Amino acid sequence: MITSVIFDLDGVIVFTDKFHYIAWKKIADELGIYFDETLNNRLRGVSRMDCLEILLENYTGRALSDGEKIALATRKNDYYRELLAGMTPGDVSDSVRDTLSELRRRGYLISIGSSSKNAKFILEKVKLADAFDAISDGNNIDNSKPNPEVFVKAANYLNQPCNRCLVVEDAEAGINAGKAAGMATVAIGDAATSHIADHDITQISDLLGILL
Ligand code: B16
Ligand code: MG
Repeated sequence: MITSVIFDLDGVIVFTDKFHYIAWKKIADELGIYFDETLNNRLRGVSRMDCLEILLENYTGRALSDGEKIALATRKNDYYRELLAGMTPGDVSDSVRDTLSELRRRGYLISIGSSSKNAKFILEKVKLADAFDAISDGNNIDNSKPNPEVFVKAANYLNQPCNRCLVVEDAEAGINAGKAAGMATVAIGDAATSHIADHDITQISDLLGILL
């Protein structure tokens, strides 16, 4: 029996991948690295430092020190946060808000399970911080998706066993993380095209037909 639903943030609740793209593209241009939207798809659900390593696969300059890599990732995050600062409650669809409310009305516990260290900032900007019973994000984990840590922590925060949790994800890395945690999985968006989850959905309200 499922008691809890753990939502990925970017690509499920909000759509900030365009902001990630703009910020990483600026860094890529500064370094003279080729970067396009297809490469950006590989960054879904992946931690900031792992994203940088993917970006640097096309870098042909001299080897960068750890300090230089951290400086690049920090600069990317500054660009990204400048874009996040303009977010408003209008950036969350009625369908997302209504689905979260209805799940709570049906008695489900709900949590965020995001790789992002900016998750709480984003939730505050769109006025959803109080819509969740727990938030597990990039600040409370050592290992990024596909490692299950972020979802296992979410289950712990909700005080629920993993096999009673269902993960909703847009990234293959996230679906694999949910499976590794022993949780049921629902794919939406990009991840739904791989058919690796227990259920594929096209819109978030489809969850209400799965979780009765
Ligand atoms: P930050 P999610 C992920 O969010 C994004 O999909 C991924 O592109 C990003 O690199 C990662 O968060 C880390 O984000 O730089 O803000 O810490 O999909 O797991 O909610
Ligand atoms: Mg995501």
